[in-house]
Amino acid sequence: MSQDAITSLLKETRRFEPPAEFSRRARVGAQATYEALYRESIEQPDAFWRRETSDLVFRTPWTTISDWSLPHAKWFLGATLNVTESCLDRHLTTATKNKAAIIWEGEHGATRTLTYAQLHRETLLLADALKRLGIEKGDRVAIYMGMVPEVAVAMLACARLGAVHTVVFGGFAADALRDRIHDSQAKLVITQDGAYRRGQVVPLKATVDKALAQPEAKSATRVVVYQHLGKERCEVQMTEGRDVFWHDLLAGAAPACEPTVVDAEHPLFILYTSGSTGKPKGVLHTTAGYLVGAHVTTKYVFDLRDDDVYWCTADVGWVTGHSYIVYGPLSNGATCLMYEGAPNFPDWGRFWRLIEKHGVTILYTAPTAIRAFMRQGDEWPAKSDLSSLRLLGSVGEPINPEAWIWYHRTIGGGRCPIVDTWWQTETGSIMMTTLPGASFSKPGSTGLPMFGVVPEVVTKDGKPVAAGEGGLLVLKQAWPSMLRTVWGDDDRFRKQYFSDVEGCYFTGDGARRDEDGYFWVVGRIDDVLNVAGHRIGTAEIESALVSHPSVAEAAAVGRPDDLKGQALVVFVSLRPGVKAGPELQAKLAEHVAKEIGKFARPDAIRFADALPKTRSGKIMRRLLKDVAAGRELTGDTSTLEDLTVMAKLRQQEEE
Ligand code: 6R9
Repeated sequence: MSQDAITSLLKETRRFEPPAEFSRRARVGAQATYEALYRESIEQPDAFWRRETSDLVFRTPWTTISDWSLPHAKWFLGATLNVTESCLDRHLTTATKNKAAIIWEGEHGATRTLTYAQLHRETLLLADALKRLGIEKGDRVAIYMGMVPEVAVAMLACARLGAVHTVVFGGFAADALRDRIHDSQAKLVITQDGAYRRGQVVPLKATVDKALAQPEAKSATRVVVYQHLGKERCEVQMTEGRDVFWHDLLAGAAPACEPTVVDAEHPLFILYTSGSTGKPKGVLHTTAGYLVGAHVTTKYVFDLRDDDVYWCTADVGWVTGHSYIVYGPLSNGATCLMYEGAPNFPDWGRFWRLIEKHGVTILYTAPTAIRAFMRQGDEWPAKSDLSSLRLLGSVGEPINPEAWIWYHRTIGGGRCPIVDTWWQTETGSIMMTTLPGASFSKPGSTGLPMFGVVPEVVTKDGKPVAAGEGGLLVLKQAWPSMLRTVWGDDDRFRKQYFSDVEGCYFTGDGARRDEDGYFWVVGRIDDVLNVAGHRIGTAEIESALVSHPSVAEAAAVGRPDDLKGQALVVFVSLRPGVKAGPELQAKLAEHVAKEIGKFARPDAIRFADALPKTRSGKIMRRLLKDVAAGRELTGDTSTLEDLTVMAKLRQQEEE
């Protein structure tokens, strides 16, 4: 967020009460009801979670609600289940059977609808087929797809077998995919020929081929290819004995695949996310706790009703897509819109036409998208009828009050509450928000804790700070959908989340809590950037850069950006004899895009003779941040080893 935006956030005092009409019909229609439920969730968790999960399918009920032997949490001990029974089978005995589960629209305008009965059938077919390919309980399966209903089918089919899916966002490059396959030791990859993005074909299968050509990815011996675009639009190379088309595979399968019943703590999926070191972390979520978290939050935060058409615009490759496109909505029997392409294709009216056409009632999107739309002007949304909307949501980064107000007025017509939901890949489900019919909202504040969540703002030594003061955001108690470990690296799990503040989970975010108990999240305070809602580790960018033969050293920092929240600026020092210049800048940007993915392409690359360092040799990113933002140097420079380095960087800027 830009400095201006942060300042406006700190000064924000406006309040928006839930509209009376909304509250009257809401699941939780008063602040006192929220408070009573919240209190119960903390004081009598067993009673609370038993009631709130009574619509989920457990084969055997739990005997012990939870066990937190720091840092490892276990929930719903003794329970057995298969999540697909809650997401699919249970709906087949009710009217939901023939209700649309997924309404899909392709970038080119094609549409498809899958009812719950059809989604169930497709999932069972694929599960049966995967079983025949040798996929068993506990095996890892990588999913590298775009936004098509089959990505949900693939996830659910894995879950049906007790296999652990790891979805890799389709924007990641071959090397990033290879690393994730290697780390998870995935046996099989499910992909599609290609996907549309801004009118272009993204060749997903070709990227899988590149990843699997490298020895590090040798665990993956089979590839299933869903043909989405077809031969004319996207030719694929099939490797004999390794690759098989989805439709050929399903031709020999039966739509009858008994669910593999697993323990509550059986792994459900691994999702990689950026941390403060170079290697992405495989965040592990387990079965019962994750399902419960996604289910209960979806129901309450989006105040789901049977006739809602719910649209979460995230990609399934991120956690928001996992929890709020797949597991949360499906376990609630909701109708979800899924859109394949870019928000501005073929023009900036696309989102608003989608809402009108499909009668979307709930929209859940990201501040970066809201700001981009806001910049294009009110004439785009004005062309569509948005009166079907009744609730708006925001996720991924702090929303600046200006964007909040625009969203509220221009998109929500002043009548829709906004839920600003704070959570993380690690938390699995929404941790803080206001409930839309119960609590007033304040633009820029993420509101109050969700059920079972105990957040606090503390100093480095774990002492609570006074209301209004900034500090570290921690969660003091385990919650059901908490990550259980970092896949294959429990040490990293302990260090990353439990070593900064004793006895609690440290989120990596800075925040404050105001007099009303409302939380205001300011952003990451570790070496993680949030660029257009994408979480990017500075160390990942740096290691990609130094892998280029021209680069000696690199430092990546964020610069406040009105549109993206943060822009990615990198400083590089070159190897002796290498010539700096625009050509090399372009090459290095391309290199990062190739190593990680296009979304990680730096916004600016600056050359430096040397990077500012402490006497112990640590790069002083704090100073580089100031340089990147064009600010006067703030804070202490006394530990800087060579002051002339900074003088040179500043001078370069003035040139
Ligand atoms: C769900 C998701 C997590 C980080 C988190 C924080 C930022 C997410 C936010 C928010 C302020 C919100 N964040 N939601 N900051 N207000 N409503 O985004 O997961 O990709 O793991 O990112 O995103 O900094 O720590 P993930």
